[in-house]
Formats: sequence, C-alpha cells, structure tokens
Amino acid sequence: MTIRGRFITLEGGEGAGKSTVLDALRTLLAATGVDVVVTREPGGTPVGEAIRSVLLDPRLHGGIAAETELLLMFAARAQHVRETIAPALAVGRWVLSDRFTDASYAYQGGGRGQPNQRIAELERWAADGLQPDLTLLLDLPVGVGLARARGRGPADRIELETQDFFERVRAAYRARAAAQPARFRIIDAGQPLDAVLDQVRDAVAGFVAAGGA
Ligand code: Z5A
Repeated sequence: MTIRGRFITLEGGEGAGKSTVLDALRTLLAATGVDVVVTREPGGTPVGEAIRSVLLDPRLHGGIAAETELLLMFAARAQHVRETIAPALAVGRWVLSDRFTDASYAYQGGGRGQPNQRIAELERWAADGLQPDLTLLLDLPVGVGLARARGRGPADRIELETQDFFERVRAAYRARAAAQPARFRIIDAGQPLDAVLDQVRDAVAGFVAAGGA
C-alpha cells in the first residue's frame, strides 16, 4: 500500500523571506529522509510558468482585470495540481510549494476584493479541493517586507501595488490562519533570519513528530 505524501505550503507578503526559508526547509526535510518536490505558484509546470510571466509582467500594470487575474491564478493551479502536486503525493513524495490557494484568498480576495465564495468555488473544481497539510505563514509588518523587497531589484506587476493593498493582503492571510489553526503556523518573519529559521524548524519538526498528519 502506498502512503500519501504530505503537502506543505509557504505563504506571506512581500519580502517575507519565503525563498530563503524554502531552501532551508528543503535541506531539513531531505536530512530526515523525506523525498521532497519543491515547487511554486504561480508556476510549477511549463504552462504555469508561462502564465506566471504574464501575471508578473510590470508592463501589464493596470491592464489585467481582477477577474482575469483570479482565473489566471487558478488556470496555473489547475495544471500544477494535476501535473505536479497530485502525482507526487500519490507516490508518497512530499511537496513543498512556495504559495498555493491561500495566496488567492489573500491577494485576489483581500487585495482585489474578489468574493471568497467565488474563490472557494474555483478551489473546489480547478484545484480539485486540494488542501495543504501544513501551511507556514511568514508574517511581518508590510513596511518592513516592502523595504526588503525593494532592495532586490525591479518590481514585478503585483509589487507595484499600494501599501493599502498589501495591508489588506496581510489581514486576509491572518484571518485565514486564525480560522484554521490546525493547518497554519504563524512565523514571525520580522525577526533576524536565524530566529525565523528556528521557528520554521520547530514548526516542521512538530509536524513530522506528530506523524505529519
Ligand atoms: N500571487 C497571487 O496574487 N495570487 C496567487 O494565488 C499566487 C500568487 C499563488 C509572485 O509570488 C506573486 O504572485 C506574489 C503573489 C502573487 N506577489 N507579488 N509580488 P512570489 O512568491 O514568487 O513573489 P514574492 O511574494 O514577491 O516573493 P519573493 O519576491 O520571492 O519574496 P520572498 O521569497 O518572500 O522573500 P526573499 O526573496 O526570501 O527575501 C527578500 C529579501 O529579504 C532578500 O534580500 C532576503 O535576503 C531578505 N531577507 C529574508 N529574510 C530576512 C530576514 N529575516 N531578515 C532580514 N532580511 C531578510
């Protein structure tokens, strides 16, 4: 009998440190003997990466309707679930994804005002209702994250949004974490990197010790 793998997602606002944490987590899981697939959204498949380049193109700033943006996020996700995530989980591999559906609730729901009910409907059929087993929310004040992100080079289309937009994104993430405490662990991402990584290691070690359930 094959045991289904586990699905872990990383979420957070701009400059939260997801990429940095992802590398550390990959190493940690591999050291515990876990066969892990690392992926990201939007993206994670050839068609998903093509959709990502449209979604993040700064030349399209102001030129993509909120409905179009939501559908493109889920178009990429529909392919990602079917081509990458579900097949890996089915053969017992673990999947570590930089963002998943919570990001749509935060950015397209909180940020753009798309109704949660509409997102939930897309989640049911486009994402096949797939839910992560564990979600690490890297939370930090918006101003701190934006300052970090700005130090990294040219902004993508979504990074060109206002501070108010990112405050709504953060509030939506925190509301989801509060509503689903069994799945979410909130990481204080405003701390120095070593302290952030300690929190992440503790959260994942606890999850693994509990059987990854
Ligand atoms: N999006 C959406 O709207 N809806 C959806 O459904 C999905 C996504 C799935 C692309 O995501 C965009 O798509 C994203 C949400 C939207 N919006 N934007 N913009 P992405 O995850 O690829 O892009 P991102 O959010 O901009 O992530 P990022 O740029 O990769 O940032 P990060 O990974 O969180 O941060 P980082 O690159 O690891 O760190 C940023 C800098 O801070 C870097 O210089 C680090 O060295 C530094 N850093 C990291 N941690 C620390 C600490 N603890 N202290 C000090 N400095 C630190």
